[in-house]
Amino acid sequence: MRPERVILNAKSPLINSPAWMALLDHFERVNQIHMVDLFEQDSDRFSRYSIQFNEMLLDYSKNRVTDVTMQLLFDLAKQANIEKFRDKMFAGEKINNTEGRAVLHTALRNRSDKPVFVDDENVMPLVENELAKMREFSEKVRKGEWIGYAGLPITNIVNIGIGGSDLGPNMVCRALEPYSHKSLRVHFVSNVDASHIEQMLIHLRPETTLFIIASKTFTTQETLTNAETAKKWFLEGAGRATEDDIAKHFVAVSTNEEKVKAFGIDPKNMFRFWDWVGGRYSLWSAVGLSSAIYVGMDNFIELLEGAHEMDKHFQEAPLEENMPVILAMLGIWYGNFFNAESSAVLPYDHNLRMLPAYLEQADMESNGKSVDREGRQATYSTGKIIWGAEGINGQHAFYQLLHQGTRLIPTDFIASVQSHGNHHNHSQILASNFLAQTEALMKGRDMEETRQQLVEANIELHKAENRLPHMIFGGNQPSNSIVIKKLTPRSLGSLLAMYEHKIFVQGMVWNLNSYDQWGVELGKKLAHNILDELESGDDLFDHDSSTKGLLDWFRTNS
Ligand code: G6Q
Repeated sequence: MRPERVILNAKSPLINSPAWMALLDHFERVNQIHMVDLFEQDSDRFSRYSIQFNEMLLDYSKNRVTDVTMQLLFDLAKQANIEKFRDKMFAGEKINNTEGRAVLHTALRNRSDKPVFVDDENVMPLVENELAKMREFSEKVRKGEWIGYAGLPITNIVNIGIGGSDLGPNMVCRALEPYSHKSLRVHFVSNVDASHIEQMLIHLRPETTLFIIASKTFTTQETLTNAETAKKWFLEGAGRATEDDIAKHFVAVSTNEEKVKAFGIDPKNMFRFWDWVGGRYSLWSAVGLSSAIYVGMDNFIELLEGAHEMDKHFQEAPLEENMPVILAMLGIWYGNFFNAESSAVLPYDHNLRMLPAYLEQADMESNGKSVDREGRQATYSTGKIIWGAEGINGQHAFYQLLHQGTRLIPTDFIASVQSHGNHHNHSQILASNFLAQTEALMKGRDMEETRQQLVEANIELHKAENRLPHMIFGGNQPSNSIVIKKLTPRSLGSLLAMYEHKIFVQGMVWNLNSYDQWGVELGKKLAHNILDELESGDDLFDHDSSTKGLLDWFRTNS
C-alpha cells in the first residue's frame, strides 16, 4: 500500500503570496541577463554588492541580480517575518514546534550578560557552569595533569559520536589545527563499520588514551556499539586496566545522565547539554570538548565570541546589509526561480576541507523537508543539495561541470588571505586560482576571442573551427566570495554562525521547521528490525522482494 504523504489536505500558500508573485514576474524579465553586462553597466557593482563584517568580506556582486531583484528578495524575507521569528529564536521561544523545543545554540555562545530564558529559567548559569567544567578538565589534560591509570598523561583523544556529535567538533579540530596542542592527537570514530575503530585503535595505547563518548541521547546504536568496543579494548588490552580505571579514560557528553550511568561512566565525568540544543548545532556546547582540549579553552571561547558577534550582526543589521539574510535570499532566488538543484561550497583553505561535509548536514538535515510548519504540502522546492570539496582540488576534478555543464550551480567560494603555512608563494598561487575561478565562471569564454587564440597558436583553420564549440562557454555562473583575513577561532566562529543563520532564514521563508529531523527515524527503525533478522536468521518482517533478496545475499555471503 502506498503511504499517504500529506496529512492535511492543503497546500502551503507561499507561492501565491504577493512577494513571491512579484519575484516570479521579475524573474521572467531578468532571467536572461548576463552578469558581464551588469558589470559593464555599473563600475561600482563590487562596492554596492559587498559587505564587510569584522575581518570578513562577502562579495555577492557575481550574482544574477539587479537592485530590483534584491529589493524583491528582501520583501519576501519581510513577508516571511524573518525578524519576528529570529527574535523568537533568540528569546528561547519553542520554535521547534514539532518537538516543542526552544532552539538556543545562540545561548551557548551568548557572551553578553543578558539572561536567556527557557520555561522561565535563565539558562546562562547552566551554560557558564558547563564551560567552567570544560575549562578545568581540558586544562588538566593539556598540561599533562590528567593522569591515566598507569601514571602517564593523555596523548590521544578519541571522540566517539556520529552526525551532530561528530561532524562539528571534527571540522573545528581540522580547521583550527594550527592552534592545536603539539603533544596531543585527536581522532573521531563515527562509523559502526569495525574497520573504523579497529584501524584507529591499532595505533593507540590504553594507558594514554582518553575516550569522549558524545551522544545527545546516549541511545545511538552506532555510538554505543563503538563505545562498548572501545571499553572492551581498554579492559582487555595488553595494559591490564580494570573497571575502576574507566573513570580516568572515559568521559561522556550527553543530555541523558541515566544512560551515561548505565554505560558505566560516572556522572562526575559527564559534560552536559540540553534538549534546546539541536545535534547539528551542538559544536558550541560540551560536544565541542574534543576541540576545546585540542586547541585549548581560550581558543574555544574565541570561537564562541566570533559566533556571538555574528549573532549580533544577524540580530542588528538591517536585512539589506545582513550577511546571512543576503546569502539565504540569493539561495532562494536560484533554488526557487532558476530551479537550481544544488549549491557548492568550495573552500580555498586546506584547514576548511571538512566544511562542505559539515554544511551538508547542517543545511540538508535542517531544510530537507516537504511539509510546512502547519503540516501542509510545500508546493515549492525547499532545501538544496549542498556539496563541495576543497576548491583547488576541485578545479582539477569536477569544475569542468561548473564551467561547461548544462546545470546552474551557484557556488560559495571561501578563502582566507593569510595562510597558516609559511610559504608565501603557495598562498599567492592559491589566491590567484580563487580569484580566477569566479571570474571565469562569471565571464565564460567568448567565441571571437577563442578563435583569435587558436589562430595565434597556428592551429589549422578546419581544426580550429571544429574545436571552437568545445572551447567556448557561456559563463553567467553565479558565485559568492567569502574572504576572511585569517582562519582563526574567532573568524571560524563567525563563518559557521553565518551559515547557521542562513539556514534559519531559508527555513523561515519556506515556512519549515528546520530543527527536527523525522526523516532519519524510519531507516533507524527498519534497521533494528533487520538486525533481528540477521542475528536470528529468521524472517520476522515483511519486505519487498528487493530488500528480501539483498538480505538473503548478506546471509549467504556472510
Ligand atoms: C542532528 C541529528 C543527528 C544526531 C546523531 C547523533 O541534528 O539529530 O545527526 O546528531 O544522530 O545523535 P546523538 O548525539 O543522540 O547520538
